[in-house]
Order: sequence, then structure tokens, then C-alpha cells
Amino acid sequence: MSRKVADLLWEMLAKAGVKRCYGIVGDALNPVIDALRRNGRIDFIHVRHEEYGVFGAVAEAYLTGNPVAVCGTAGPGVVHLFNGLMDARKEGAPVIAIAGDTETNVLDTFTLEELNPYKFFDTASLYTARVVNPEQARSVFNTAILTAVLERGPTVISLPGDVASADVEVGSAQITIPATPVLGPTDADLNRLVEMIDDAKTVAIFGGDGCRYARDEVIELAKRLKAPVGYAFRGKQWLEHDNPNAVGMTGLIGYGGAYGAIHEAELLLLLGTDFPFSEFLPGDKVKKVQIDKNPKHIGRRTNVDLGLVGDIKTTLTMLLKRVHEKTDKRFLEKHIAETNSFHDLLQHYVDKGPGIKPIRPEFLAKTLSDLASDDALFFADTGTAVIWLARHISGGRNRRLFGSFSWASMANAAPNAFGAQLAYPGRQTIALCGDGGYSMLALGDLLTQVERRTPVVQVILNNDSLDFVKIEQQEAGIIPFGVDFKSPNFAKVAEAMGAKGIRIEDPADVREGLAEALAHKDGPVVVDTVVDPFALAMPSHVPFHTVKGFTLSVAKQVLSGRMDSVIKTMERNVRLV
Ligand SMILES: Cc1ncc(C[n+]2csc(CCOP(=O)(O)OP(=O)(O)O)c2C)c(N)n1
Repeated sequence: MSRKVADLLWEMLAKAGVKRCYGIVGDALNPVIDALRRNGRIDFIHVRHEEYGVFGAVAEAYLTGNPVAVCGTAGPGVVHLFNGLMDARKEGAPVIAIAGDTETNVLDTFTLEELNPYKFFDTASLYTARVVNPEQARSVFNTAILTAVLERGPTVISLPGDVASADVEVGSAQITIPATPVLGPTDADLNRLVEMIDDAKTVAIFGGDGCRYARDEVIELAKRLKAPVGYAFRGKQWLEHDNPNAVGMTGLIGYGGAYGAIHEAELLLLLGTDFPFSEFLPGDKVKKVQIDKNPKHIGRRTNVDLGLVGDIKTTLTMLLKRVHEKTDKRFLEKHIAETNSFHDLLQHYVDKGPGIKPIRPEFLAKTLSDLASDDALFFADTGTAVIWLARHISGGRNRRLFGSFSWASMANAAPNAFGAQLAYPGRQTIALCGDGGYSMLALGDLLTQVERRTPVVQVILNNDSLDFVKIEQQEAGIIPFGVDFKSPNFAKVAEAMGAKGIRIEDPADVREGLAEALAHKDGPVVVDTVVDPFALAMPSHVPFHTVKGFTLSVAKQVLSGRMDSVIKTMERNVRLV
């Protein structure tokens, strides 16, 4: 049967489970979008910036597990997809990009908007194809879809307009997606692991996103081994809530007893994590076993004594049948106590929050967590928002916490929440945004949210600065520079754009303002909260170079006449208030 290449594309994508395509149309994409309209099964989400669309798609694809399409037209439109596709790659989200391309009769002539897709997407995409002949189409679409779904990441189909509108002969637009294979370790490695566990007096666990489907198994293993469980940011939502052995996170935004537990254990089990901050992982004093379904993760961040390639659920299910229970609880109790005392410390600015102006972000985040529903979806911008999310937003069996955790792009939270709201209409979707991030990318597409009346709650930490970088600069021992700016009253801007706007300047209004925002169901709401720009967030374990950096920065600030900001940083962080 004959059909246009672009018709075949949407038929196959729809059969593969794609429900939405986010993007902006234009020249090369016009025949593609015309076919999408004819197809009628895929919702086209016209965004104001392609990158916003990809961040929306990443959240949808990550949360649902289904492939999601994005599109941008030849040259500049395609370039705008890139940052989001990097995010999809790092977060493991099946996103399929349809990149408009110049007509085949002018390829490689340096014509207007021409871009070599192979070179350009090389770093981001798991598979990039340029369709220059309709005969390629079925095979290319099949490979792009299967690679995205089974290898969990972005793929790119570069499609010149003339090929998109050409006829193609195919039997049917069938696409068959096999289930992801389940990997398990060998018996020999499993036996070795059991021996190592038996030989160790104390065991700690550190988990990441690979524990997504293995929460119950990890908790059971920890219970049997009396092992404290720490986690990377991507493991927090699976391993923290309702887990009596949870000891928090390590790393730059760490809290609780995780750092101590993984450094003092005789044996550390690294489960489904590619945690990138090697300096927060123990050295050779601690024996380490890493289990991951991706063989490339084994030993990448730290030396390991044993590596097992396997999916965490499958491997732990096998392990639980062989492992011997430990009885000594002292190690676990020590690190739980440490975690509890750190929680008391974290609670300080939450408890004092109602009386402190400008608003403490700790108090804001905790109040938000308390008021949100049990199945809320939370997203945090890269910036201080991730710190407050990690420390003060509680997870739960049905809650989800997501961000640009591995790629760490700014401005992800609002588009993430938008994509999540489209995928789960009516469910509370909450974005904790930086004012830098919000004005970078989110503001224009607030109009998209207004048009779609998506009830996304966007809470902006309005601190007139790139605060996270300000903290980084101080840690590095330099005087903060290039990090201050003036933010508008975002609530007024939002109102002018047709959204609901709430401005909160007084801590006494935090609870009521957030409750009003969460209750608003008729479209987007922007909560502009004026927060303390001097609130510091130190990790539970502060490396020596951080202490040194802060001291140096403070000295330099004093010497360069910035005593006022030094005093404010001190008085707002040493619990004088
Ligand atoms: C696209 C991009 N540009 C720059 C950075 C570096 N960066 C990381 S956090 C941050 C500051 C974010 O500021 P803001 O959104 O205002 O949040 P805050 O930290 O003030 O809460 C910057 C510039 C980045 N991660 N991504």
C-alpha cells in the first residue's frame, strides 16, 4: 500500500504508544505536521520554545515509560532541541526527535538552515538517521523507536521535507516492541557476593534510580543485613519513604547519616547508581560491590571489588534466597541516630520559619510538602530548588520527585511539570523554580499553559540571584560575581499573561498562599515567593576544601568592602534567629 513517508512515521509512532509531539513547526516540517493532522491520534503540543517542549517530553517519557515525540524545524529549530535531548539521554527518557531537514537536492551545499544531524546530535542521541530515500523510512523509524524504548534514551530522525511528502510502498505500518530483557548475574558472582556479605561485620547500601522497581527487595535486604540505606538523588524517591533503614543522601546536597554509613561500613553495596561525585564515595578501605544492569557503570566512579551486571530487582530476588541474616544492629542504630540528629538540624529553619522574613526556603518547601497531595508530582529546577526538594519535600509510594538530576540543566522544572500534567491530567504537578531558571525558559511558555489550562503549580524562589552559583563561588573561595540580577514581580507578570498569580512576601502568608495555589484547578498558577537570598545549604559532610573556600571567600569579601553581605550570610545561617 502506498502512503506518504510522514504518514508512515506518525502511524508507527502512534502504534508504539506515542501520544504527544511537542515542538514548533516551520518549512521543512510542514509536510510532517500536515501528516500528523491527518493521522489524528497524536496531540501536537505547540510550545513557544522547542527546549521547553523537550523538557516536557522528558518528564512525560520518564514518568510513563512510553515514548514521546518532539520536533523542531531545520537548523535553528533543531538546535533548540539539543539541551533537552541531552537531558533525555542522561535521565533515561525515551524521546524521539523529528528534526526537520533541508531538501535533498541541496544537501551538503551550505544552504540556508542546513545542519549535519550526524555531527550535531552525536553526543545526545542514541541513534541518528537522515532519511534521504523513502525506501529507508520504515527501517529507520523502526530502529529509532525501538532504540528509544529499549535503550531508554533519545533518538533522532532527520527528515527533509521532500522525503516526508514522498510516497512510500510498505505492507503495513506494523511495529513490534519486545519487552526489555531482564538481566541477572551468574551463579558464581552471586555466590561470591554472599561470601563477601557473610565476611563483613557491617554492610551499607547506596542506591540510585536503578532501584526504581526494586524498592521492596532493597528494603528487605537492608532489613536482613541491618544495613543503613543511603541514596543518590535519583534513588531518594524509591528508597527513602517508609524505610526504617533510610539514612539520607550524600554529595553536595547531602543530609543525614549516609556519608558516615557508607564510609564506615566494612562492605558497601552500590545498587543501580552512577552517582558522579566520586569524592563522596569511600576509597579502598571499604570493600565495594556494584550491581547495575548497565555494564558501563561498573567501577566507573570508584574502584569496586566485585561487579555484577544485572537488573536490581532480579539480582536481589536471587540474592535474598541465599543471603544470611545478620543480628548486630549497632552499626545501623548509630547511623540512624546520626540521621535523626541531622533532621533536627534541618528542622530549625522550618520551625522558626513563620517568624523569619525574608522567607526561609526550608520553611516554604516543608509547608509545600505538607500541603501537597499524597500522589503529587514534584519537579525542581537545577539551582537551590533541588536542595530544598531533597531535604524538605517528602516522597511517598505514589509521589514522584524529578528534575534534571544527571544533566543538571537550569529551567527544567516548569516544562517537566507541564509534560507531567498532560500525561496525568488532574494530578497535582508542582514545579519548584529558580527565578533565574523561570526567566530563562519558562516564562514564554506560561502562555502555552494558559492556552491549555493546565493546572501546574509553579512556585518561584525569588531571590534576585543565581543563588546556587553564588554558593559555589563562595565554596571555591572567590567573591560572588555575575550572579545578582533583578527579578520582576512574577505574580503580576503571570496575571498579565492570563495565569493566576500569587505573590508571597510575608512568612505568615506562606501556608495560605500555597494552599490557594494547590486548590486552583482552572489553569496554571505562579506563586512568586520572595525568599532569603542568604540562606545557605551546607551538605551534612563538608569537605575540607569547602570550608577553606568559604573562609577565603568571606575574607576576600570583607577586604573588598562587602561586609554587609558577609554579616547577612552569617546571621542568617548560624541560627542567631
Ligand atoms: C542552562 C544552564 N546554564 C547555567 C547553568 C549553571 N547553573 C547551575 S545552577 C545556576 C543558578 C540557578 O539560578 P536560579 O534559577 O535563579 O536558582 P537559585 O539557585 O537562585 O535558586 C546556574 C547558573 C546550568 N546548570 N544550566
